[in-house]
Amino acid sequence: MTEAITPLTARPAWRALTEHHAAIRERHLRELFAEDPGRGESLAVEAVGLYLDYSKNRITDETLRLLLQLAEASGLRARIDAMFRGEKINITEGRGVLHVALRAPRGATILVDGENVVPGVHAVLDRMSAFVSRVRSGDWRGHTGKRIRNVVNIGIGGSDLGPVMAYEALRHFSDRSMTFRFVSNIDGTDFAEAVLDLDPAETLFIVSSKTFTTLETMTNARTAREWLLRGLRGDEKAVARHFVAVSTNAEKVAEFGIDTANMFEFWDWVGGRYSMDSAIGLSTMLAIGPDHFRALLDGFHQMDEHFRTAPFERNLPVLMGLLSIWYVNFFDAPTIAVLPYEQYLKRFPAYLQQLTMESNGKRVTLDGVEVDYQTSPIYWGEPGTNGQHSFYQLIHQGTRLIPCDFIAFHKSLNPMGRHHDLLLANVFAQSEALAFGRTPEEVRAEGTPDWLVPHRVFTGNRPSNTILAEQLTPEILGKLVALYEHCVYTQGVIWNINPFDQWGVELGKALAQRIIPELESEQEPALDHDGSTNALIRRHRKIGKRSKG
Ligand code: G6Q
Repeated sequence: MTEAITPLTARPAWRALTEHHAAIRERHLRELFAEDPGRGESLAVEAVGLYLDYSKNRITDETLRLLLQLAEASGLRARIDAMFRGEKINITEGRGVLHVALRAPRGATILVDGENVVPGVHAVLDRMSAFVSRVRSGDWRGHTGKRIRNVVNIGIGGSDLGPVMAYEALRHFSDRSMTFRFVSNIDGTDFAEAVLDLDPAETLFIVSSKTFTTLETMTNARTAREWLLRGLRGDEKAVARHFVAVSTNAEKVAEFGIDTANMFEFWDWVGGRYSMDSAIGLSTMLAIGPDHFRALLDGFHQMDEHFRTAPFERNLPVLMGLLSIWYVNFFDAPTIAVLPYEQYLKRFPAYLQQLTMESNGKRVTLDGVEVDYQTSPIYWGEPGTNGQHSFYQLIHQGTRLIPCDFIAFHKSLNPMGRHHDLLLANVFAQSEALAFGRTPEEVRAEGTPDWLVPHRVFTGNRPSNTILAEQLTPEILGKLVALYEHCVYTQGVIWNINPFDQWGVELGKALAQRIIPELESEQEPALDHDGSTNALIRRHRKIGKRSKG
């Protein structure tokens, strides 16, 4: 438990921010830039290869001073140290939170219950590397002697979103002679479509599940085994060559029929949504190879060290976390848009949705007291420039304030004529348009008739961050993911909530278990749900059974 501390909204730093907000909320970015044209450079930080321009935020030096004071008053420094020391900061599950140990260099020491976990992390990485090299070189073959050409990761949530995102993000570095697919949904269509054109003799399944009990993953894994055996004339021995597991639960892996020699382990101090750099990344390593995977881990580690050691005023995750608090809690902004101008990052917003919202979508403090302030905003987004031709309208001219994170790279992995400069011109233009808008006078001066002027005015004063890096590499991807991980932790510390549990997903799971037999039973079941749920179940029993024919 945490020591009794003053509730967040009663702290002097919070009150000072409330007053300060009232004083500056009408100030326009046009004025702020006019007063200090140098803020484009002074409100920017470069660290570990990422450049953050946060000058187009509705802040002054005083705002920053107060936000940093809030961070100090919230004990952020001590809480960061507690995480890195392996303290059981996930208090509702009694666990340490040590994704940072997954990327600690060989030789580092991080203790969990007195035991250094780093050698174990590297032992698994070494086993993964050896296995990956065998598969990629064709040494590890399928049951019939054919080379493995297809890899299907079966997992959901934290055991899917990271691998999918990383595969898409790092496709440029992947072995193009191999096919990678990801099955997560319990909807049979997901599996059916994933294997439609695959030859079982050339297909390796990775069953990725921390608990090895998740309904979706276990159902898909059983279906995969049936599909494989059907394709390989029912020879049970084939399973050992075509199935590997990633899990913390050796017993359940063995029970499922996967040899634990083919299991890659991780630990209960790795949260699902923080696990893409653990053995859950096996599909990523198969795609990009062990060296690139190590570069990814090194990127994570560099950002970890930056977060742990940099002063808060130059600390990228801390600054981004504090800015999000400024908008969510003082401007009442309900959402934050993440807009990568990089096609390979097309699944990055979806990945971040879990990282941010499953972590900080909480309504009670660490002490179990209901909060009287907002917690996680809704994170969403799409790659630019596509979003510009759809929802950006609302960001520019709608009634809501939507802070944006723009992410872009100076160099394209696929340089082609003018494409890249056009892409970058667009990202710079968007943040400029959002910040400065277009006044009625400017619109009128263009000869716009009076009645049309209001429609064409852009109020501006819409904040954004711009994150730039040289090129999207495995190392940079690690840094970007760690940036958001630690931004989420910064938010969680200030809101005094636990970012590392997810009890909110439990109720629906438990109720589904109750409904499954009610849908499957031959006899008409006695239903005692609410009137709506009873009617839905009856309707499905009637129509679903009929259409099964
Ligand atoms: C992530 C969550 C959740 C989890 C999935 C899959 O932080 O805990 O998304 O990753 O429910 O769980 P298993 O890996 O245990 O199958």
